[in-house]
Amino acid sequence: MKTALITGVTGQDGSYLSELLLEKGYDVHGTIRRSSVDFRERIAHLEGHPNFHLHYADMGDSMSIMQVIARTQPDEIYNLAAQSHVQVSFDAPEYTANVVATGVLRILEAVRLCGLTEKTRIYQASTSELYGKVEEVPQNEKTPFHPYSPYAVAKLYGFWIVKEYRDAYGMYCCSGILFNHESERRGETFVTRKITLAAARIAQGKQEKLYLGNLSSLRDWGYARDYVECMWLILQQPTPDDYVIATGEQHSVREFCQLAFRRAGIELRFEGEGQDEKGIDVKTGKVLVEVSPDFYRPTDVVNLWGDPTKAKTELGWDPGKTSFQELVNLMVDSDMAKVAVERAGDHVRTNLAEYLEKGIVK
Ligand code: NAP
Ligand code: F7E
Repeated sequence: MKTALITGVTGQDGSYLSELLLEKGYDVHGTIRRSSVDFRERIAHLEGHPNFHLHYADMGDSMSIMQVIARTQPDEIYNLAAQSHVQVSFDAPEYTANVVATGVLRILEAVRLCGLTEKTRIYQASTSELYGKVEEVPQNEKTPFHPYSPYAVAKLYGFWIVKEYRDAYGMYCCSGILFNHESERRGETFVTRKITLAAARIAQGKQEKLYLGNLSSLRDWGYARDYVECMWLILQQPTPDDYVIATGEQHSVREFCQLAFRRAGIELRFEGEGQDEKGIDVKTGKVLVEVSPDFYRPTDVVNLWGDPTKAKTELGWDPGKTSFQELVNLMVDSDMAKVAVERAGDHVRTNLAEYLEKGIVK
């Protein structure tokens, strides 16, 4: 039985990767942070599984990282933990650098100091944000980087330190340069989930309006469940390497919005430009979507589009497994169901359906 250690196991990707590795028969260890709320929504269904174990560790704390690696002696480490919100990285740049950049170094050094360089393979969660103010479209493994936020600059350090340890010490460590990937478990402040949740709430009369930032921003959005498979594939190759993981398709925030509202039963028409642009309900004439400069970033990445050819040919990965339309549909359908069981007065983020199912709320 192989042993895997996942940092950031409570996040969107950590939860799907845990499921995948458990299905493959791994012993899965995950790191968590102490929180005053003792409910980990995305992995609650895995807790209690005989091969699923949790340990306290923080990416800012070398000692905790050393301890968990020494104790678990993993065959594979998936370093997914991060302050992963680009906009937040402008508000907390030092914290972001410590966790997202130096955190990677802490993992690599811990593996070295524990004498595990021959045994342990390391996957680093890198990002399309490295391309930032893009220098070519679509972006592939050879496209120059131009990071455009404190988050992206920190991830660039992570990318290069992984490369350095591979060259300097012959360690098996790789970066997956993943483009945006979303799901029903996506954090609610990322644009796709913010939209699907709002579309569901507006369609059910529980919210009046949705405020967004740059509607023209372009992304290559895939499904997180498909992307974690690639993380695993990257660590199964005979030699370590870095890969772009993307669908090869590009869509705007506006387009995502239109499709999501349509799935929720509302046809939107967009009118106006820039901050004055509005999304109007074709049937009622009501303004449902407005632009707020609160969601503009000091520097925004607006043209991401990945070329997954290498992952397709070398890893045998299928970038078209879940289409853009299917992704929108599954996210909206999930939020429609969640919103339907919210009662008046419940907090907007309360996932009552799951709570009720588990008997936590009587
Ligand atoms: P996510 O949902 O935001 O999850 C982040 C995880 O990191 C959570 O488990 C979080 O724990 C943990 N974490 C945050 N700060 C930590 C710290 N100081 N010490 C230990 N753990 C900490 O992110 P995701 O979408 O699953 O993404 C996974 C990784 O892929 C991240 O590194 C992200 O930057 C990268 N990435 C994501 C995408 C994407 O589109 N999703 C694309 C490219 C790269 P809590 O639950 O306690 O907050
Ligand atoms: O923004 C625009 C925003 O926050 C996407 C992380 O997982 O993917 C994610 O980072 C775009 C940006 O994701 C709103 O300006 C408009 O251009 O959903 P997002 P992100 O910044 O691309 C990368 C690959 C990662 O590595 C990150 O960890 O949408 N946008 N209006 C908005 N964005 C947000 N959040 N909220 C808005 O209201």
